[in-house]
Amino acid sequence: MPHLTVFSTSPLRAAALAAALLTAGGLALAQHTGHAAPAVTPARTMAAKLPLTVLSATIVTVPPGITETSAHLTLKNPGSTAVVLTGASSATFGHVMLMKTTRTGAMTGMKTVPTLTVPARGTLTMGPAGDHLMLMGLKRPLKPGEKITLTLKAKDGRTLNVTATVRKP
Ligand SMILES: [Cu+2]
Repeated sequence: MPHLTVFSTSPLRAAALAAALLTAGGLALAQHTGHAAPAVTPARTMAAKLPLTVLSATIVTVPPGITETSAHLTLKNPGSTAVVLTGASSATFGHVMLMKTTRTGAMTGMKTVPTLTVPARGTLTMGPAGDHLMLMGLKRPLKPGEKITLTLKAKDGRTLNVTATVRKP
């Protein structure tokens, strides 16, 4: 019990100690990096990550036998350069297409587009009414609540893995 009392009455001291340990760890890591031989940069084996924030990402379930659905996601670009998406992929689907919903008079349709752009310091909303990701060739039934990884690809070669949650329509 005396130990518990000591900790509960000195949270500031505990926080200071934790900060000191973190700093020491950071310095040790920096020194280690400094002494390392010229390293192979991760960029040589992995595409650089797109600087986008995913605000929400969902995939709608479909009835048995239907193998097409769409992903709805909102992407925010905090950077000063527009991000031009050229495609996407997922292990759960045969292929993914970038699409736009179009309206001609009273007729609503969809068409594939080569790119979708997340404006500089702006947002791209992919939803049921406009731009969206069309997921084709579903390989297995989707369960509400499960997480599916989508990989977005940009014109400059960078990619971003997005975790989408499966939901009912
Ligand atoms: Cu579509």
